Amino acid sequence: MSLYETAEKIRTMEIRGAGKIARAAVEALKDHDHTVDASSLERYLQEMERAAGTLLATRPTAVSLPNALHFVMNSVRRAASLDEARRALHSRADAFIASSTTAVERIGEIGARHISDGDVLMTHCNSQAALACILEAHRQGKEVEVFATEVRPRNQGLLTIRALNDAGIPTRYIVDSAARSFMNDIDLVIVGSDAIAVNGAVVNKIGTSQIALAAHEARTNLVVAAETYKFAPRTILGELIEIEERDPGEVLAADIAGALRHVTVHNPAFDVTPAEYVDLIVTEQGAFPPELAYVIIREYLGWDIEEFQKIFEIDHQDQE
Ligand code: RI2
Repeated sequence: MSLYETAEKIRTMEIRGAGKIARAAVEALKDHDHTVDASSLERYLQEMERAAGTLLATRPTAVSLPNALHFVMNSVRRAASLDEARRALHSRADAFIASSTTAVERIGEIGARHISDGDVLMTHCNSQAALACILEAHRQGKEVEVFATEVRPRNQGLLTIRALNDAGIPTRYIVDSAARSFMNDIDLVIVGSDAIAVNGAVVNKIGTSQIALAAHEARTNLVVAAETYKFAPRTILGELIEIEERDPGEVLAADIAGALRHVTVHNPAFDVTPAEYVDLIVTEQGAFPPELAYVIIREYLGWDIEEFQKIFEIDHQDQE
């Protein structure tokens, strides 16, 4: 599959889920190496930058995508020769894919500690990281039951209930708007994340913040399962995370919408849950309260304010 095909699959959500998007993008970048003009280091870098840009432009919200591309491209850019650049591309891409896969397993182990025998859980959307926690708790012999939401408009809840069903976990499938009605039956809400800001606010599938609000009201804990590369370094200097607005046709068929002259359809794919509604963020490095988001960005993602400022300045120069 070409890089452009991968980019299209990410855009159309055939490849979806923040972690999977990052791994697929890095894999595509690595494979792209064989197709680019490698007559000089400059030419090679130019083409790889363009390719990374194409992947970056597919979906704006999941920060795993820019973080993964940055992790790979940063060492490619620093290479002193063409050979070095190509070696850096391959070794960084392989390292990212391996470590992000291990991270999900580790999150499963750590997250499972926060799930007790007999717990009734609720999850929203289809998150590999959140599912890893539930599946690991089940594997350890804890009896859990899961309420899984439908997740309009793309119905990713179907993927979740299939995975839970395959594992033999008793599951109840509910429409998104039923979440509050069942909240008093829930012991723990567990969701994934597409991006986490430096203030601990969690960006996840649209509807997560309503569930978090209902959980908060019912005094039900909410755990977010997220790899450290879901934390958004650019929020350190106040940059906002862009919320993807998808095609209105995903919500209402164009022929119906077209006949309703006074109706506008909105289709934001994500929303923001403030840190005060998040009890714990489980990463592969351990479980942290959302207030420690900056520490995670600095210590585990390796970004500090100075590095960020350097990159920010370079970006701005590029735009001039
Ligand atoms: P993992 C998904 O976004 C969902 O919002 C999910 O919670 C999040 O990515 C994280 O998924 P989308 O691609 O990385 O379905 O934990 O829009 O698998």
